[in-house]
Amino acid sequence: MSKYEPSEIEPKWQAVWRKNNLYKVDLSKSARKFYLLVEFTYPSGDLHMGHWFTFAVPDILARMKRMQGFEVFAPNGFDAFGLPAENAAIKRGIHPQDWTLSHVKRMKEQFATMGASYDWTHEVITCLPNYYKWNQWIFIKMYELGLAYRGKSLSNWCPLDRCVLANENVENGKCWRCGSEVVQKEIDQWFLKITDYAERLIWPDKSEGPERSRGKETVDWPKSLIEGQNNWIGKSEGATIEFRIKNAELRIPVFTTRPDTLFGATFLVLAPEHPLVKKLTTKEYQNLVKEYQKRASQKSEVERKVGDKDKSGIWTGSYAINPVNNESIPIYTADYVLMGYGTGAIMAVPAHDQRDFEFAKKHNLEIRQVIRQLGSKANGQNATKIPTIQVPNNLSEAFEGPGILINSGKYNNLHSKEASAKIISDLEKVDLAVKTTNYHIHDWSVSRQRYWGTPIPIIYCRKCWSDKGKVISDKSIEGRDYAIIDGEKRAIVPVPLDQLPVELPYEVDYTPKGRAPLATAEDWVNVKCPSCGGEAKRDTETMDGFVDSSWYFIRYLDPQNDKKLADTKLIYEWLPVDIYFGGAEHTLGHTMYSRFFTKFLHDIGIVPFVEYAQKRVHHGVILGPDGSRMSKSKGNVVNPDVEVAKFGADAVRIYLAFLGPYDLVTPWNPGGINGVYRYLQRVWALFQVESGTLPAGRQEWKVESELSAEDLRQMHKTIKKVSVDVENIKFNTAVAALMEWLNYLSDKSKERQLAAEEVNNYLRLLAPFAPHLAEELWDKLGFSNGKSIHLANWPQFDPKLIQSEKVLIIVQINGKVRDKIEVEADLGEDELKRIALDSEKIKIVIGKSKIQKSIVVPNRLVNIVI
Ligand code: ANZ
Ligand code: ZN
Repeated sequence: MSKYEPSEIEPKWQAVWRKNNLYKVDLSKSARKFYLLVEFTYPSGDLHMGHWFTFAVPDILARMKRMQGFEVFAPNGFDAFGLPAENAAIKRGIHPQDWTLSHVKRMKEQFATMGASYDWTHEVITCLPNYYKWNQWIFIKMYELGLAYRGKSLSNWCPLDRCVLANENVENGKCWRCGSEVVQKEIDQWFLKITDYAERLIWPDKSEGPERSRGKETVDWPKSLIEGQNNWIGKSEGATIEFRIKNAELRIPVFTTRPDTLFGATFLVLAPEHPLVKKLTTKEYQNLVKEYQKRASQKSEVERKVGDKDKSGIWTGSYAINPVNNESIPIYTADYVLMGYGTGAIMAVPAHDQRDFEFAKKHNLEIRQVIRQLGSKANGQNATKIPTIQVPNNLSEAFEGPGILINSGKYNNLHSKEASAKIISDLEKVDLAVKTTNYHIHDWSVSRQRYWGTPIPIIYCRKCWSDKGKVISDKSIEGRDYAIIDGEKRAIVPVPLDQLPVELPYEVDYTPKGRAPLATAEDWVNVKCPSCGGEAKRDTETMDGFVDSSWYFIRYLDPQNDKKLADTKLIYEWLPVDIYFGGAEHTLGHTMYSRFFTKFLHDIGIVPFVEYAQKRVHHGVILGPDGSRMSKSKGNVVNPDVEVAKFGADAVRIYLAFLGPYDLVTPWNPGGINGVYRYLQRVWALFQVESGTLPAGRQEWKVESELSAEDLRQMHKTIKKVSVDVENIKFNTAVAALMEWLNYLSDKSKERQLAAEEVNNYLRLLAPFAPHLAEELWDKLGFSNGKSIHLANWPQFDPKLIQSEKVLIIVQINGKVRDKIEVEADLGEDELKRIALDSEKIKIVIGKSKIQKSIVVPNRLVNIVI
C-alpha cells in the first residue's frame, strides 16, 4: 500500500485540470446557471491564510453545484488600484503599475496551489484601461443626469505638503510624511449623488414600476448587513420649524424629530459654520465667536459626532423667539451641531435630549420638562390632575422617550405622536413649519488627489466658458456647468464617450509636491477642448477605488467587450449573482456603493434588476494561534505555503472548512490541521488499491456486496447531510458527517466487504472538499473511465432509507418532568426546544411566565427554566 503523498498528487492533478480546462464555464448554457461571486482581492503580493479562507471554502459550494448539474460561473480577478501600490512606489521607487502587475502574477501562481475551481478566463484587473474605461463611461452618464457634480467637502489637509490626505495617512492628527498638524479644509471635489437614491437604498427597495423586477423581495442577505445599511442611510422623519429673531428680519429654520417638545426648547444652537452665525453675533461677542469657529474647524466630523466631554460652545449675544409661546431664547453656536445635516441648526430641548441636557448643565441654561413618561402617574394621581411641574435643573439625565405632554399650554395631556402632528399642522397654517424627511447619508466624494486610480474624464475649458458660459451665466451652476480652477471660471466639458478611455499616463512624478501627481504630466494635462478645440486642461484627480468594485460582477461576464459594460444577453441571463461571499467589514462602503451603481444602471436600462446578488454570505476571520490578528510584527502569521508543503492543499482546505461556522472569528489551531491530515490518511488507507493489489481482507469490494438497512441508512443520511449543509453554508458540519461515516465504514469493514457503491459515493461527497485526493482515488480505483470526478454527478439520497430511529425526549419545567415526546433521533437543540415549547402540556404550565433559559441535552432532555 502506498503512502498518502499530497505533494505528488496535488500538482499532478492541478496540471491535468488546467490542461483540460476543467472549470471553463459555458455562458451560453444559462438554463441552470449558478453565479458564485467572491469579493475580489487586492494584489498585496502574498496569498495569506485569509485569502485561503475567503476563496478555498466557497470553492466547496462551487464544486458541489457543478456536480449537481449547474453551469457554475465562479470568476476571479484583482481589485488593482489603490493606495498601497502608490505608497510602495513612493517609498521604494517602483512604478505602481509594475508593482501591481508583478503581484498579480505571483498571487495567481499561489492561487493555483489551492486547487480551487475559479475561472480565470474571465479575469478582471481593474487597473487596466479596458476596465476603467467603463468607470469613466458610468461617471459621464451620471454627470449627464446630474448625479456627478463638483462640490465642497471638509477634508484632511496638510498645510506643508499642500495636499489632501486619506484618513489612513493621518497619524494622531499629523501628516504621515512631514508630521505637520493636519487641518480640516473645504476642498472642491467630485461627488456622486447617492442621496438621490437614499429612499430606494433602504431595505427592501419598495419602489414601484419597472423596478419591480428580478432580485428583490427574495434576496437573502445577513440581517446585520441590512440593519447596518439602513442605519447608515439614517432616514429620519420630522419637521423644519422656523424661529424668528428678536429685533431682526431673519428666520432660522431648525430640523427636529420631536416637534412635541417645542415648549421645552430653551435655546437654539447653530453649527459653527452656519452662515447666519456671523450676522447674529453681536459686537461684543465677535472675537470670542471667531476664535471658537477656528477651534471647531480643526476637529473632524467623526470627533464632533462623538462629542466632547466639556460640551464646548458659545453665546452669539442674540435671541430667537419660540413660535409657540413667544419666549425669547438665547442663540448659541456649538460644534455638536453639524452643518452637513438637516439645516445645520437645532432647537435645544435639554430635558429631552441628552446632548442638549449636558450642554445646558454646563452653560447654566433652563431645563424644562415637557414630556411625562407614560405610566408614570406619580402618587396615584390621575393624569389630567398632574400639576404642571417646573423641574429646575435637578434632573439627572434627559428623558428621551415619547410620553404625555405637560407644561405645553393647549397641547397638555396629548400623547407625543398626536401632539407632534397637531403642532406641525398649527405652525404650517402660519407658515412656520413644514414636514421634512432627512437622510444621514452624504453624497459620495469620489475624487482623490492620487495617481494610482481611474482618471476623472473631465476637461476644463476657458474658451467654452467665455464663448457660451457667460451668455447663460445666470443659469449656470458652479460644479455642474463650470468650475473655478486656479481662481478662474472654466466650463466643465466631459470627454466624449467615443474618446474613452482617458488613459493614465505612465510617466508621472507621484512623489508629493503639493499638488495632484497627474498635474505633473503636463503633456497629458494640456489638451484641446473636445467641444471648441481651444486650449484646455484635464481634471488631475482620480476616482475612489470603491468605484472599481461597484460593478465588476457585471464585467466578469464579458471582460473584453469594448462596446459595452457587458453583453446584454449575458447580463439578462446570468445576473443577479446567486451567491456573494465577502467580509462583514464591507457592510457599509462597498455594499452600499455597489447597490447604488446597480440601481443607477437599472435606471439607464443596462441591467434588469435592482439588487445584484440573491444571497450574501459573510466569512469570518482567521486569527493567529495566539488568538490575535495575524500580523508580521506579532510573529503569529500562519503561511499557507508552509502548511501546504507539510499537509497538502486538501488538508488545509478541509481544516478551514471544519474550523467552525463560516462567519465566525476563529484562531488557527496547529493541532486541528494535524487531525484533518490524519483523517485524509485514513480515507487513503481504507480505499486505496495499489496497481491491482487490493487491500487485505477486501479483495472483492468492487463486487456489489449486500448492504444492511443500517449500512444504507448511514450512507443516505450522509449524502443528505453533506448536500443540505453545503447548500446552507455549513461546511463544518458537512465535514463532521463525512468523518462519522468514515468511522462507521472502518468499523464495519472488519466484518464485511465495502460495497463499490459506498466507496464511489464517499469519494464523490469528498470531492468538493479534497479535490485532489478524491480525484486520485477515483482514478486509481477504476471509477473514472477517463472522466474527472469533478464532472461526475452528485450522489442522490433516498429519503425512505433514512428514516431514523425515534427517541423519547423528557421535557422538564424547573426540573420537574411535565411531558415525554417521541421525536426523530439526532435533532438539533433549537429544533428540540421548539418541539418542547409546542407541546400543549408545556404551554399550559408555562402560561404567561417568562422563559429564563432552557437547557437541551440532545436525544434525551429539554429543561425549561421559568
Ligand atoms: C429637538 C429635539 C428634542 C430633538 C428632543 C431630539 C430630541 P435624527 O434622528 O438623527 O434625525 N439635530 C438636528 N439637526 C442636527 C444637526 N445638524 N446636528 C446635530 N443634531 C441635529 O436626529 C434629529 C434630531 O437631532 C433633531 O431633533 C435635533 O434635535 C438634532 F427631545 O430637535 B431634535
Ligand atoms: Zn472648449
